[in-house]
Amino acid sequence: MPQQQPDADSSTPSWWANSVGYQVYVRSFADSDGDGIGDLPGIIDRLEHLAWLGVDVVWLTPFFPSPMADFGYDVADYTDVNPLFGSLADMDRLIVRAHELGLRVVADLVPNHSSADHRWFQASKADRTNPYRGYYIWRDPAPDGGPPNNWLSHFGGPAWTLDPTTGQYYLHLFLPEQPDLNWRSEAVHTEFEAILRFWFERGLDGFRIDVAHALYKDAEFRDNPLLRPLEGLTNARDRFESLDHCYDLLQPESHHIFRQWRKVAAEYGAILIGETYVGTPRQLAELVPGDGLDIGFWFGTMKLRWEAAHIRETIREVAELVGHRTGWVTSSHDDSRPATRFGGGDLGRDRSLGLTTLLFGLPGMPFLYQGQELGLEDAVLRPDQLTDPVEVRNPGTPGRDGCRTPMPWDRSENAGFSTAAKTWLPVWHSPEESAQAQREAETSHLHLVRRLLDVRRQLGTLDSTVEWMGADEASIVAYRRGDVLFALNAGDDCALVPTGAGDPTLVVLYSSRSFVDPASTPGPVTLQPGEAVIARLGDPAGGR
Ligand code: TEU
Repeated sequence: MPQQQPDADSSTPSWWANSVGYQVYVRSFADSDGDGIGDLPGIIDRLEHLAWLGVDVVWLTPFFPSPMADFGYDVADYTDVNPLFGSLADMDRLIVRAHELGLRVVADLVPNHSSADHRWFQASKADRTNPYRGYYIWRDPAPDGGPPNNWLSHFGGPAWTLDPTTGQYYLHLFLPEQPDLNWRSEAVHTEFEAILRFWFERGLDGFRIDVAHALYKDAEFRDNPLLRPLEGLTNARDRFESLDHCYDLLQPESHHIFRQWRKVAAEYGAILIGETYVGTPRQLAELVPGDGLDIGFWFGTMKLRWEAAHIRETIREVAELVGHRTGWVTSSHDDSRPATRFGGGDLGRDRSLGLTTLLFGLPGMPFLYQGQELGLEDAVLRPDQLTDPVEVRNPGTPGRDGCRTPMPWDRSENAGFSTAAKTWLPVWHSPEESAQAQREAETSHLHLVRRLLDVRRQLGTLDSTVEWMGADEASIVAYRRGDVLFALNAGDDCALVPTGAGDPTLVVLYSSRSFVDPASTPGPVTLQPGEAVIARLGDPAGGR
């Protein structure tokens, strides 16, 4: 594929300008060998679906050797492929095939922690003096023998585990099987630079960087201040969120890593997309200032209440502060699916696509998560079917299995995902929701999503300004970029799209609810609840 070199300062978008990303959760996309777990050859066979849909960048969740304590986010070898998913040769073939189809491939880099099975950690815990000791974060017990400070794991319990052999605690912001790497060690920097080069040399187009907001920790390991008492809180997430994470997350030094990696990525024309889990738009802007990560995900949209003012507030400041470096997501392998979150059924699906349509016009890179194009809702699983350690190890804390069930492809056994008698998570969705059924039905959700990508592609580069329209309390959230307007009705009643001064007319190019006639006549536009449109503003006298 032709590779354009991005500017050293990535404030100017490169080949990914106007691109749309698509997240593949490898275990649940397509199983080629009938073991009930998705794999790389399965993905190769389904790349055509993604090319047909019109996405540009495919992000694959971790496919590296792993004991799977966190389903691959515990990496035991960063430069190989887990035999469960295939081989390095399969990965090479996947990249070649994707490029033939005009798709770019991004893999998942997990630099905050490795698996406890990684040879680095095995060596690190062997004795206090071995050369790998400094790859991880080891601290003496507190005077009472307990953990060195009050930090908590995202996934329940303290963030420290005592190693009886060497008498010290090691840090893990996630599971005990995911020891945190020590980014204050130069050797760790050297190892990861080699890992980046290994994959870029094989033709990979970039990385999504896991937990990019947490790589460095406070040098003094100070206690995190308590925001509210922990007593009585049993939900692992509530407990984690009861601390002010000013010492374990968002340390400014992390940016040095990305600045260094940007230089390496620039040699290959590769993109760096951060999983930047932050609380405010300003924190995102600081983590993605332009000379490090190319894109940082904004997750404010994962916790949206369906209220126009809240939606406007959640996206507007990010669009202003982070602009084309924003990764826009409404769905992922970690969160309840938007069709479910926004009310379920047709209502949830309509709102989900309405919001996606609104985000598609903002500067930055929008992403879809597998199955979002089908309007899928969360699966509801029985306790004995659950696999996510977040829920299995913390009963009562909702886990992530509901958004991770297999992709429904067609009307055959296991919806075409696998020929196995039992798949790793059950196939939950009905044959009528499958990609094949929706491809055959010309007015399906899938066709509406595909049309959105098509209309967005045809618009090309939009005017650089984002002008927000209408009153802050209006039920329609709208903005214009030059003469192209994007509007979402987040209210419960039909409402008229604001067009601004001079009362220009609108020609609807796309509606998230129906297939509009491309030659539709200009006029005022009324939106159904949950509906979004892309429209061209024209002056009432006929000119533009
Ligand atoms: O997620 C990291 C992360 O910060 C989330 O778990 C976040 O806390 C959560 O979404 C808040 O609701 C990444 C991966 O996406 C996740 O699948 C892994 O389990 C985790 O890192 C550990 O590697």
